[in-house]
Amino acid sequence: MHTDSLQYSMTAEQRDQFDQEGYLVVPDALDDGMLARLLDAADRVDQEERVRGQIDPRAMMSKFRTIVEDDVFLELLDWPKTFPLIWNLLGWNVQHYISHLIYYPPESSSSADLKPGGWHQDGGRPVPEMERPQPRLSLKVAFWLTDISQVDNGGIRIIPGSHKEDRPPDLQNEDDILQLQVKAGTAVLFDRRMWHTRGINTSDLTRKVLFLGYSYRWLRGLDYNVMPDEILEKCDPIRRQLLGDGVNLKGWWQPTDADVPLKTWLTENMGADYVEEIGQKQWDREKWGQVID
Ligand SMILES: O=C(O)CCC(=O)C(=O)O
Repeated sequence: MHTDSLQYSMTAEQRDQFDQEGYLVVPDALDDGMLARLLDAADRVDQEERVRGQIDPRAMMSKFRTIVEDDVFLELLDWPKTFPLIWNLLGWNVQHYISHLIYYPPESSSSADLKPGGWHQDGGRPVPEMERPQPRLSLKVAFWLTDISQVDNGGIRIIPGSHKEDRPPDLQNEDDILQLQVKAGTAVLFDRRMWHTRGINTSDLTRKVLFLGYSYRWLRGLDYNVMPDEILEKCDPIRRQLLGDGVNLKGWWQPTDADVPLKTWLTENMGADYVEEIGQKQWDREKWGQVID
């Protein structure tokens, strides 16, 4: 992994923002070159999916397990401007658990059947089955491939702070809802517990976004179980860790250093104290209820 990452370690302000509000905006996370390469690959995946699934050009295209579709997606796994935020929030025992590409063509604003997404927290069965308060467990990074800076672009809608609530928020209260408005190339991290939904795209442009999810290694992947060898062979040890590789079964629960090369890399580059600290961060609830000015 490139040491460029080290200059983007999480700041105290970023941590507070994520802890208190449940999301974090990273402007200019993707440079123009990377954005163009991602768009090329994503447009190809969209075309192939539409042919394969006979999806109408005006309908939404939703593709899971996108990570295996092009090598450029693998580069996002340890992307210097976003991956340090992941290890700061979840520690070194992390993996990638989902890659979800969504292409959302324009809807007619006059249409009676506009299709908003449903409000939800991420996580499937764990959401109803887990005791409260729910733990963080995972988070997603939304890489915005097109501009959602106007409301009619249909950016993701969130309820900031709702990741701390045990009960569903009052979804009728429009004042609590924030529709994100950001430029293409922005990354937005969000806690899986935060209530969110898709906005409605009534602009002239297809809305394009790729979500990469990260979780602890003791969870299963959501859209893969075992990565194909030909994908793992292209990856360095840290990307292999993120793609679910490991030494043996026991290492999912009790990792040795060979299961988690990210830990060794961080120890070499940041020191043992740092590694110890980020490995325990999820226990740090000191500031949980505090309101940030
Ligand atoms: O496309 C969006 O804005 C929302 C996607 C979503 O709900 C999710 O990734 O869980």
